[in-house]
Amino acid sequence: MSQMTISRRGFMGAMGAGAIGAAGLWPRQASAQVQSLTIQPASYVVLDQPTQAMVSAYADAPPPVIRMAQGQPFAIDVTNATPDYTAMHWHGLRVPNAMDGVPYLTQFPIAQDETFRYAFTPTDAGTYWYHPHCMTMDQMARGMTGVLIVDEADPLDFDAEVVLNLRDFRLNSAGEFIDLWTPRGAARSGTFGTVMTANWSQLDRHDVPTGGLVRLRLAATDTTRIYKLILEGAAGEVIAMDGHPLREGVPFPSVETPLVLSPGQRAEIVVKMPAVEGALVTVLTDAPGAPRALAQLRSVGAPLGRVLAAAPQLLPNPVTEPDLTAPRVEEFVFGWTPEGGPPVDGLCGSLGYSFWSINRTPWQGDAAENTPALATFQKGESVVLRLRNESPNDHPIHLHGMTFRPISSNKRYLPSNWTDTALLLRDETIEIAMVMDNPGDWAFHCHVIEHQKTGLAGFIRVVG
Ligand SMILES: [Cu+2]
Repeated sequence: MSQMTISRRGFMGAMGAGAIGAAGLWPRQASAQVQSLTIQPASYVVLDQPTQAMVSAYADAPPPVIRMAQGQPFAIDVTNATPDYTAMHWHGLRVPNAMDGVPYLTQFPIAQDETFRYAFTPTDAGTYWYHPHCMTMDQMARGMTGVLIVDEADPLDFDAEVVLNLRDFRLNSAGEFIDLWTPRGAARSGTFGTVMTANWSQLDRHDVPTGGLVRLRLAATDTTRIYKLILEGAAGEVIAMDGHPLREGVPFPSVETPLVLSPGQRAEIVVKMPAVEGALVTVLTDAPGAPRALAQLRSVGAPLGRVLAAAPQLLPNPVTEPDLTAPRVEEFVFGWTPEGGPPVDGLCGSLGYSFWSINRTPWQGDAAENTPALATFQKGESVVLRLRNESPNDHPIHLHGMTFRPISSNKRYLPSNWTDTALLLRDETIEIAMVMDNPGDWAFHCHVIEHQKTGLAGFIRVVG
């Protein structure tokens, strides 16, 4: 194992001490009630008997849904009760760079028994999620992925809310973890789980009001799987993708038009429950053979008789429109790496291979020092990023800290909805447009974790 290339003292000095240790140097703010999250070993019955060696925020339950309110200060103490390092990332939230949870880019990894306080004020309402950005393959595959909800400043009048955290586990028939990934998978489309779950359940059941309007929030937090979702038994409408209300409509998830959710993506659907008590609505995803049911909503109680047309309307989040009259254009090429050497093995874990690259350069590992930014932008600059996939595999490309929308593809029509994670199909080139409005070093990587950890990662810099 090579030495860590940056010392804590040097790092803290360079970063201006955004982090705190267990002693808690951060000033107490009366306006933000501090929540807490302790990353720890866990066990849970996913199959027939408890699976050991899981990672969660509880010893015996999945990570919680974390809630915060749009425009209100939020603070959470993340404590590491595992023997490995960790760091927490708030996927899709536009936070100050120092709160983004990316080791070496924005903070030093959190050691065992240490606490790091993340504090920020969410600008955007919607469905987001959180996961470690250190020991990512291990901690995420073992369970540490949770849904994060930013409630609208003005509450909306739905009759119920159902949150589904969709992910797999790689277990044998005795419920024990098998290899979390394989080199063969990492070099291709990823290593798939053996057990599909929603909220760590093989079929997650919810009772909701008969005839009511249900706000269904779906998050694809798996390390590998691209879901093709189908909703059976009810009418409804997709109202948001990746946190943001839609600019352009997306078809209701059906056999003919499944809703594609790649790792990192979220969707919100208003579901109009049938007016018959006991009626079932099923969320399915495509699977070998036949679609596989993941979750079920059941109508209970006297019919509410709500109508879909009267569903509450989401307000757009305050995302700045890029000026596309003469934008700067930057190209990023995602593909194989010409150099197959192993990445640097730092505190945040290496898979030991480089298979992938951005602009022909494989990411050298989480502890890499002196790795240059892929591109540097001025704060406030309107840009078009051309994302070119030279590989025969699909890659959900995630940019931290900012919001963008696709404006073209060489393969298909892409609705131009705000997002933080764009699925790049094999041999596809898409263009995305955005304003570089958040200063800092922002991770830019594939969200198939095996691809990320074997080179398909980098960062962009926004200065000013
Ligand atoms: Cu990928």
